Amino acid sequence: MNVYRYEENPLVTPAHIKPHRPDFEVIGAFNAGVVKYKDEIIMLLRVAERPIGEDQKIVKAPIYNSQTKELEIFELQLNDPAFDFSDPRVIREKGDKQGFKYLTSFSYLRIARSTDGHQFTIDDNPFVYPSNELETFGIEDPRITQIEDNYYIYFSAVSPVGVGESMVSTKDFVTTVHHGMIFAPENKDVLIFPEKINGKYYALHRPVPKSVGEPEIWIAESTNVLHWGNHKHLLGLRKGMWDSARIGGGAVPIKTERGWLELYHGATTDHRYCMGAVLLDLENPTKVIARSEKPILEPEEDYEVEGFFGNVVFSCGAVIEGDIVKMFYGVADTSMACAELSLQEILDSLTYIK
Ligand code: MAN
Repeated sequence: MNVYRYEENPLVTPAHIKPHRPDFEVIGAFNAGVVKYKDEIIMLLRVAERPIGEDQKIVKAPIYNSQTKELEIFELQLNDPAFDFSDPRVIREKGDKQGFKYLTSFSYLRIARSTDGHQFTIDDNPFVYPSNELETFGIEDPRITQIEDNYYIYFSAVSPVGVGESMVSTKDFVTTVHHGMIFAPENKDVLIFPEKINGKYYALHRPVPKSVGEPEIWIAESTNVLHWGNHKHLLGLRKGMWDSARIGGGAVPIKTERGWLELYHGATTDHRYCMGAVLLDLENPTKVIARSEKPILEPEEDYEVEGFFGNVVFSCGAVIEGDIVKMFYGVADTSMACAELSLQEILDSLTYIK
């Protein structure tokens, strides 16, 4: 696979971003939803911030209070035996391997704009900021689907009652309408197809079953993009491969002659995140036609291997120009990068299911 990583990578880093309040610092600008709007490429960044700490022995966890509409800062002692601080992303209760009690940073969505896809200018203010009780730990990893003149923006909404997928819409990237939670916890990695297929909207989603089942990709249908039903299991994990521990959709499905091409992420149990592809039937996207045996992009460059949470390439959006797939992707839960790939080459690289 020929992968052309931009020379300017990483394109946007935390250093480019002014925190949204003076007592905070930006530690991540990553996993951006991407869309073309008028003559610009918009990257809707997940900006992660945390309170500046003077005391090395204290961890501060910011939490949005939906009543007062203010952020509250919880302080935890690093030597508190009740908590496990070993994962930089979360604070767990001792003994808890999967879940978390608090996040170590607070994420919201902020716009970066570009005319050439290489140089980006960051808006001064947040674009989508937590606003209700399901978003108190922050909002993360947006994807953007344009349907006619509406841009649907959906993202993980994180709170003590779970991680679900909520949605806002905009026509102008100035004002938004909040539609509430569209997939209840635990669910992430929702992707709405850009057009109706045989009279119905389709979405990919990634529930995390607890008693039986794995974090795998499902597909659902809707008549209005707000209410989803007729859920089907679409794509599973593969033992011993790059997508053996968890998978989830990445970019909005790309319509090609051979089918709907979905760029998805897969991780191993040691949290190495790669990007691969799956091809779905054009007329019936619940049918898988082909899939990547090997990743189309994997963490190799320093900025992909090292960072806040290393060994992660994670795309939430691509821009397609003819045969060129400009895949924008978060690196190491820290910054944003872009790589160009050939659409034809991706399609030819897939293993077709007979
Ligand atoms: C995981 C990681 C974090 C994220 C939480 C909540 O632990 O993806 O980056 O903040 O889930 O979604």
